[in-house]
Amino acid sequence: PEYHYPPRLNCAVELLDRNLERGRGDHPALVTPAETLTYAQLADRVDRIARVLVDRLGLVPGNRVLLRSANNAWMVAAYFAVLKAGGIVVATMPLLRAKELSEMLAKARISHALCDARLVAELRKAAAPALRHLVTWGDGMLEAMVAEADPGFPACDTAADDICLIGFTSGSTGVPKATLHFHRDMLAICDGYAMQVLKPEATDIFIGSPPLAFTFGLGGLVLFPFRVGATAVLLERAPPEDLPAAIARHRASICFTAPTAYRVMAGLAAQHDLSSLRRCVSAGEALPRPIFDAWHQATGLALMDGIGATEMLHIFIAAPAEAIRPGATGLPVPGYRARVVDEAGREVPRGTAGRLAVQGPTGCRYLDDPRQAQYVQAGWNITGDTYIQDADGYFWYQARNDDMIVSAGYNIAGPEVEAALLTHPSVAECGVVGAPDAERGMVVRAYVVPKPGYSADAALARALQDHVKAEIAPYKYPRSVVFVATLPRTETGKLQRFALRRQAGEAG
Ligand code: 3UK
Repeated sequence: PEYHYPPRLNCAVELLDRNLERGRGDHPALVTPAETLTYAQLADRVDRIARVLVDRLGLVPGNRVLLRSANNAWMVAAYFAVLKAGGIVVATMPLLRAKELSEMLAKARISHALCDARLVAELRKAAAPALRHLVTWGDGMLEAMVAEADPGFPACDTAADDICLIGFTSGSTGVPKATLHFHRDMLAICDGYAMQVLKPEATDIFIGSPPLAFTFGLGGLVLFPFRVGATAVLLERAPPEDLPAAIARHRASICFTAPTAYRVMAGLAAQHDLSSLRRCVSAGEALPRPIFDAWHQATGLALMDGIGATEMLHIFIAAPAEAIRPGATGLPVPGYRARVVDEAGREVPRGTAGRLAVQGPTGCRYLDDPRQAQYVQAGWNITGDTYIQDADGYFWYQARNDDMIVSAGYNIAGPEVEAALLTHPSVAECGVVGAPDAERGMVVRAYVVPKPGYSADAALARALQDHVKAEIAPYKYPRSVVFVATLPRTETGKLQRFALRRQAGEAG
């Protein structure tokens, strides 16, 4: 792929305005429960918001602008207005509270905020030392300013490597890290993963659940459809129970969501017409083989797994539809290199587990954070994941480095035990971690959410243990099984293993 972009470049122009030049002005860009906007209508809203930012709120290039909203057309318009004006977007998850927002406002030195009025309460409670302007929409404030603004806005002449996005990591451990991304990075993920692996067309209709503040959602629900002039359906709330009906109603063809959502959706697929789907992307955490199989059985589609990270902006290992190997994450996205290394950074032989190291057109640049030296070592991004590369070059996920359980000298990958448990008919969801043990150092403990109709008792625990012993090497079976009603998850759908580990540590 071509990652050679001109030295001056504004990604909002390339991703949005180009669609008007290409004659896509009348094609729907965004469909939301509230409104449908063509590319021309969206571009007009973007220009007017950019005028408000620059002419009325004094925004200058490089200012950081906090955005806070569910996925909707105002959020996307505000996003592109900031980019087009040369500002830096700091998009925040709708569920964040004042404390977390305060950290971000201070860390990113936010000067302006655009916020959905329904979500402004937490933002008003947050400490905002550098904040000069807070404008809300949904209550008529931004709407009135936009109506008064002149149409048309000349894009800021940004450099391809000017920063345009500060993405905060979901922070499953420690203080969230702020990752910096350039204008050209926004195009590189389109021209790499999207155009080379996903291969969308202008007629596609994208749908999915990740928030636009999560770069998985930003790419999958906005940047990728815009790169080809396609349509994105944005749902303000998209729990997996509601997604199948939305897919059927909108005749959506490309879906982006997390593995657990596909598990729920597979169970509902029979009640909906999902025949419009042609590509389903799974990312955010490991895709267990039983979920891949259930989705294939329910829809006839092979889920497209892909590993991405906020630090890398988007997916860097995945397989094109025709080259999917069930159970494997895939191959490096064209333009990226990936290898499995030991603690010293030396490549390990194929078939051996080690740390994943990647490099390519995008990469980790933390804003003022000593953890940079941990993530980037000798020019390679160390994502914190344990992988095996097979003889054919495919990458097979094992665990997060710190999710490997060492029990009586054995190395056991929690996700492998989870996949084995999920093939038992009684298991709805599960999480497997190490629990401290005097004799073995650690023992494998499974937290299991049983399906309705199964009683969470000792007999079921024993049945699950026997099942795992029959599915994978017997030493990996969970010596401890704990039944729970729900599992702790982040807003991006990731299982919070550290919370389970803490629980396992406390319970002894
Ligand atoms: C894990 C996966 C196994 C892995 C993300 C797609 O998840 C995203 O970004 P985050 O910064 O987390 C990164 C970490 O999540 N992970 C993600 N995908 C997979 N593990 N298989 C997968 N398919 O530990 C990684 O290091 O929240 C995903 C696109 C953009 C993203 N930001």
